[in-house]
This record gives sequence, structure tokens and C-alpha cells, in this order.
Amino acid sequence: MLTDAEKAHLDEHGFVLLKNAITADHADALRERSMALAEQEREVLTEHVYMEDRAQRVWNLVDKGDIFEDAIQYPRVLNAIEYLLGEDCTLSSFTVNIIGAGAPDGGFHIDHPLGAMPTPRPSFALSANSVWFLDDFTPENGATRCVPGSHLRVSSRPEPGVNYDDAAQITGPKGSVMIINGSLWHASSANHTDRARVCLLGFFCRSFMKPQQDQQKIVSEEVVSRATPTMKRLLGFDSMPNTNA
Ligand SMILES: O=C(O)CCC(=O)C(=O)O
Repeated sequence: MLTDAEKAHLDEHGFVLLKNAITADHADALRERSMALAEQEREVLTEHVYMEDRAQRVWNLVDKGDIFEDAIQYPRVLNAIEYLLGEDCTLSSFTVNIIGAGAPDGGFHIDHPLGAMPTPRPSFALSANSVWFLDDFTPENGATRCVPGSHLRVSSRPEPGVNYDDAAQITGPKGSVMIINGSLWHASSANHTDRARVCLLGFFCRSFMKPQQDQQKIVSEEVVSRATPTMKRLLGFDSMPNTNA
């Protein structure tokens, strides 16, 4: 459960850091599996490698190991997301984001599909991200940056290539999870170290929206057949379109 102070921080600043939300051992296990998947996919799914080979994403984690099936239903994180998006919110996408050694700044943006929406956007949250720190996030290794309070700028969006003076870098120990209102201006930073900075991005949207990935098409029958009620809801089975003729 979020404390009143955490809720107030999320409302005012558009993000909150849940320090040590999971144990360091759990973060290590998630990182190991994430890096193994990235290695397997690197030569095959080349479109998921970006920033001139220095960064990589692994998509559709729900289908890539029960460690991820469990993680996306983790109550402390899900509860924070539900605070923003309602208790019927659904999964939009679940990915690994690897910011490799020497990767440049990611550039400020707001999350899918808000950047393409007309303004003013609604003042309530439409989507929300959870950034799972699988490494210590430090000023040097690409820790996520954001412009606190920018989720309230409903009539504008960040300009490509601009560095905002009021941006803050969010650092913290591995095992922490940063909850972000999807309208918050945010970015990964440059990684000046010689080791990859790894996070999971558990990304959610309101139940009436089309998710970033079509969960019901991409998740295998095997995973669906063992899905808990929470997982079924996250995959959108409770918010199917009306099929009446
Ligand atoms: O990896 C990060 O620090 C943030 C990634 C991000 O902003 C995104 O994918 O929307």
C-alpha cells in the first residue's frame, strides 16, 4: 500500500520511488534472466537493439518466464499503479530496458500513446510506468531523469533534444521501483560506466485503452491457462470489447 506521503508525492511530482521494493537477491535473479534473454535475442530481434548497438529491449516478458509472471503481479507495485489508473487497469507492455556502457542520453518524452494525443490531455493519469532498478541507479550509469511536476503540463510535451534545467535524476539501490505517471517528462540518461544499467519497465494503461502490445495475441496459451485472476485482468480478459451482434 502507498502511504499518504507517497500518494501526495505522486500527485504533486508525478513519480515516487519505492526504495528496496524487492530484495537485492530478487533483483539479481531478474537481471540474470533478463540478460540471458537479451543475449538470445540480440542477433535475431535486431530491431530491439537501439542507440547504435548500445541499448536493447526485450519485449513481452509475461511470456518469457514465471519469474516475470510473478513480478508483474507484485502487490506493492500493482497497488501504486492502481492508485493512478484504477483497480481495473491493464498491462500495456512489460519489457527489459538495457542501457549499455557508453549509451547516450535517451531524450525526454511522455509515454505511449500520450505523445501522439491532442492537447490538452486529461489531468488524470491515462498510463503509468514502473521502472524496476535491477542495478543500483547512479548519476554515472544512466539513472532515469524526470522533470518533477511536468505531468501537470497538460497542454505541452517535451521538445526533442532539449535538456530541462528543472530535471532531476532519480538514483537508488537495486531493488527499488520508480512509479511514473505516463504524462511525466522522463528519459534514461547517458551511461558513463563500463557496465550495463538494467531495468524492467512494467507499463500499464486504463482498461478502456488499447495497450502498447496486444497481450491476448502475444501471450501463449500455456501462460493464459495458468493465469491467476489478477493476471487475466492485466492481460485484458475482463475488458474485452462487447461482442454482441
Ligand atoms: O530506462 C529508463 O530509464 C527509462 C526508459 C523510458 O523512459 C521508457 O522506455 O519510456
